[in-house]
Amino acid sequence: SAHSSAKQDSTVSTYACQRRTTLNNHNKIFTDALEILAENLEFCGDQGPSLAFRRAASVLKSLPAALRRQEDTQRLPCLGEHSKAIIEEIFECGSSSRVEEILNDERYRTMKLFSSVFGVGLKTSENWFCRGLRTFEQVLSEPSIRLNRMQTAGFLFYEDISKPVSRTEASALKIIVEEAVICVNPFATVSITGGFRRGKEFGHDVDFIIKTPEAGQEDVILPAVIERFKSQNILLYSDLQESTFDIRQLPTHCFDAMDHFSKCFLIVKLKCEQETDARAARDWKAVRVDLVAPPLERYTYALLGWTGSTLFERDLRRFARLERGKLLDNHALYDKATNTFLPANTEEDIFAHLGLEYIEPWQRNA
Ligand code: 8DG
Ligand code: MN
Ligand code: MN
Repeated sequence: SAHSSAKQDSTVSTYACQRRTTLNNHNKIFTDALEILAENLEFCGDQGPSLAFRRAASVLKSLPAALRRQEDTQRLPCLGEHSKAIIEEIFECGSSSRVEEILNDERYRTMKLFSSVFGVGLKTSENWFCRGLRTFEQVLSEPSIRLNRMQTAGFLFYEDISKPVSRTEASALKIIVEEAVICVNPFATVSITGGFRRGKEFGHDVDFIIKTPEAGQEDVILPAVIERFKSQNILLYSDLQESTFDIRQLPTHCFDAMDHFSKCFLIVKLKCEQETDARAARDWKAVRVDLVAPPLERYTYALLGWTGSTLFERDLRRFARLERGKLLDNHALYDKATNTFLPANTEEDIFAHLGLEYIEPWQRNA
């Protein structure tokens, strides 16, 4: 009824960490449109306006049912005039003319194409676009362009790594990673994190977090895993980032976007039953894998941070800071009022410290 839906709407929080957002999105027609607007603004360097559209889309993703009419948006937070106008046009015409325009826009299409390459960010994409380049062929035959190691791998394995990774493939990779980790430390454990932990069926990569039984054991694991993959002839690319984490620098070096844990960004060969391409005559597929190995006492914060979604993490931190006077990042939770770090053995502990109802990983698809 109108009454019950109004009552429900009025309780939607402006913070994604106070909403339960499963993968069952009842408003995909609207959220797809809003996310294209957001992406287009990111491609133009307008991060602020882009975030507004991302937040609007995220609110709609959390709703228990589809919007039925324009009035349903009235009590929802984070929906600005622009978002409401887009929704209205979709109600009236079935699609948004602005979105159609963006999808046909040369700049949008080129930025989307270039930034889909591993190692190619927005700055590089824009640079190539401004130099008149529109296709991979043009980029690769331009003599003045020097690709770095990551971009070279990105183009070399583009066909494979631009395809989504399935849950089945993620599980097969978990066994491979586990075997390598256990060779170094038989008591260490490996868990899938990122999108697959949130219940996604497909991902652009597979994210793993490694837990060691004792603090200080994490540093040797990733270099050894990489060596093992090399010796197995399954390593196609690796970028190992040694730990720059220093507990004594908390909280000063804390609370920036990236974390300081030992981690690596890999491309590995994953054996497949069927040949991916008969002409290529190979029985493997290149897959992107991220590994992170935090110190034991930082594990829970790192797990929470690497589970995502990006908007969920962003709002957890924003909520902690603005509503609770606490600083949260992948390393720690710090209480500014008492100048103390708050301990946590589980993710539930962190939510409890923040006075938040626990949100399960599969409800964090904000
Ligand atoms: P997808 O791969 O299915 O497309 O989605 P995802 O799993 O949610 O995205 P992701 O890009 O793999 O990132 C997973 C989470 O990891 C995300 O919340 C951001 C977080 N993350 C950190 N630190 C770092 C880092 O240093 N590098 C990267 N790439 N991700 C990080 O917390
Ligand atoms: Mn991922
Ligand atoms: Mn990742």
